[in-house]
Amino acid sequence: MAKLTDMVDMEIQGGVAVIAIDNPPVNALSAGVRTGLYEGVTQAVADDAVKAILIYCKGRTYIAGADIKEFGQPPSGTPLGDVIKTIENAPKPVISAIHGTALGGGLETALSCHFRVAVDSAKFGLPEVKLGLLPGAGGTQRLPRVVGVEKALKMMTSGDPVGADFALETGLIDEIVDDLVEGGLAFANKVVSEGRPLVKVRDSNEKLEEAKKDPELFNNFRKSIARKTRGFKAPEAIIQCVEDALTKSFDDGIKGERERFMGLMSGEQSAAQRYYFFAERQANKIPNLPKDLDQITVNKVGIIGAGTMGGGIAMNFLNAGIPVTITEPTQEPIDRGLGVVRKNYERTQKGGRITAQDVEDRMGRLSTTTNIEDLADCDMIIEAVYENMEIKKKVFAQLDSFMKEGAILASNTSYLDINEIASATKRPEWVIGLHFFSPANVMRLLEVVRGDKTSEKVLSSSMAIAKRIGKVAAVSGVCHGFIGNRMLAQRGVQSQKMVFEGPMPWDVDRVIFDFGMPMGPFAMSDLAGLDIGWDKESSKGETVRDVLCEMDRRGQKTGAGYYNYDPKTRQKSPEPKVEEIILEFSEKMGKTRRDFSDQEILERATYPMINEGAKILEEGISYRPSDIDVVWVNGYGWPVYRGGPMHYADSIGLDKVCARLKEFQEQDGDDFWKPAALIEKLVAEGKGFKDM
Ligand code: 3H9
Repeated sequence: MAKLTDMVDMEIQGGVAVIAIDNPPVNALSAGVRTGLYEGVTQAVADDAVKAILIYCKGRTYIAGADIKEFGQPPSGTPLGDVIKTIENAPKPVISAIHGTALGGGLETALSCHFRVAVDSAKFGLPEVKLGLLPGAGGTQRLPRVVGVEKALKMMTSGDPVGADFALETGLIDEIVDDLVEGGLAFANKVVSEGRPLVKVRDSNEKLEEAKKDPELFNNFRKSIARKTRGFKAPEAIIQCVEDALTKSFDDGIKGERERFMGLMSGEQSAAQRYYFFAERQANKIPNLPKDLDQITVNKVGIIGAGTMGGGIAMNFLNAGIPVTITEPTQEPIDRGLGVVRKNYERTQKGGRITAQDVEDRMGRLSTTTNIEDLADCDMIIEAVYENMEIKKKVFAQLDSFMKEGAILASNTSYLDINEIASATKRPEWVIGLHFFSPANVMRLLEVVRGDKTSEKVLSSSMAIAKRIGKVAAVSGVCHGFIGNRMLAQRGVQSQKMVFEGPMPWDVDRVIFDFGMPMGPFAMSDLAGLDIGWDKESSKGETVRDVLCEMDRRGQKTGAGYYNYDPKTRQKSPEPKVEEIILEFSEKMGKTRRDFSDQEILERATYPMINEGAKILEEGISYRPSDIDVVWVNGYGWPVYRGGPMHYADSIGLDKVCARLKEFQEQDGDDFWKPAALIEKLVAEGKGFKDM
């Protein structure tokens, strides 16, 4: 066996040069892999004894893409373009044998091979769009030539991988094999013995010609993804590259792809999305955990409460194959909750994402009881009852009396004090907060709230279970509203204040929406319901919210709140009466109204969040700034192309944010704006959050 680099070696087996890549954890295309591949193929081509070349990866996956850690570093090793050309132009058959995930530059490498085989669990994708990039090693030109234009557009603009069956059907692979290396070798020998012509994807134009027959293809495609890709630059760049594939030569198409790739790579969006990629992975890591800490195995989950939250939470576990028992004191809410869960599954089935059998399997894992003590042998309990401290404490005291030892006792509270909840038990070290976001079966974020006494074992097991059920978890300490809702509250305070000084709710909402959030604070209040925490009996019309609720404008559910909602389309439109009410309040408060620029609205809404984020870090509520960003991107729809509020602050320049906070402080005469000590400190040191 010849070692080509420390990541690649080659062995000749019966006339086939077998090139093996070994670059854990995901066989990324680091310099050593590229150089090794180039050397291996070059040597194999020059060796008369070699009839075919087989490329495969050791470990858990085929090449999962370019090495993202190398981006922005000075170039080293053989450029990927040279590797790809050398493979494609090899005069002997080159075959990739694929397992795990062939992603990004990995799939592009495979597409430069003349043939591809894969095991049936393999997945294939070009996920560069998720990093704010486009496939930059020929993917935009080769994939449409193989799977067809529309399918390629879908794969590249969503970034989602496809399975082996789809790959076989579309010609992305030539054969499914049982054993990676044996199957790959057998295929290579077959190609040689049959004298099969070498397939160069670059020369296959039939599927491009087919697409040319539909002149509306690109326009229709743009329309179909417009809502999902609003604000992102990479999807449009991908579409333009594919348009090039239809109208230009292959080489010119590659040139255009390169230019657009470099443009995106040096832009702010990709920088934010690459930052975010690592942020999400880091968020799952708890600092300073003992290495030998054993985990609690969760094989059975109990959920208290069959409401929207309880049912949604249950679905996460059922989907991951973990049995759940839901309890309520009476049968009626259980039946209602179960009906909702089933309906949700059936809707997913109608959408084609799961089968009827999947629905039954998942429902089959769900059991119910009206006797809470039936949950005694569960490994984890999640309490999802009404958001009230006294009720929660009662539930936890009761749990403490019958739950088996070693079970995780979790509360789904969205802002209450976990320490106080834990104090109702004699085992506070087993108590933790698991704040699921609504709808709990859809939203990816899980805020894991560590109480002062929560044990490391319970915390790390909760992070592991979060990963198992497909959630993105971030740890928060105990404070009112934890990371997300605590910061949201600050935005709320300023949004409410602003409307008495100049802009109307729809102005604020438009600016926040254009910034990339799914909706602004007033639309969000309408969605949540303006009457949360409002009481008809005691309401005295002291706030705009009171007045709106008194008028039965309680938000979307009543067809009106800050906005009017069309009963059919649910489209919102501003209501002149609301404007009148706000103007009256302004006057009563003695405010002089003035024009606000969009920039000022944006700063007034987002800078308090950044300031609060800094306080959250200062107090040790969050381990790292990037965890806060993970919360905001996954829990509140902060546009990932802006990285999250803390990354956003760094991208503006923390010194500029700090100076602006001080300006607002002076202008308002309000200590609300006083920059957090951490911000002052970082600025004084010439640093940003990224340097923490
Ligand atoms: C590209 O290819 C550009 C080309 O078109 C053009 C070039 C010219 N690089 O996610 P996990 C690390 S762009 C470096 O927890 P999983 C990751 O940080 C690239 N490191 O595992 C983590 O490290 P740590 C296109 C990477 O099993 C560890 O591996 N490709 C890379 O849940 C495990 O990761 C992609 O965008 C990388 N490319 O999921 C694929 N990938 O342990 C990105 C991972 O220190 N990767 N790491 O925290 C993924 O989607 C998932 O990692 C994968 C495995 C599905 C592969």
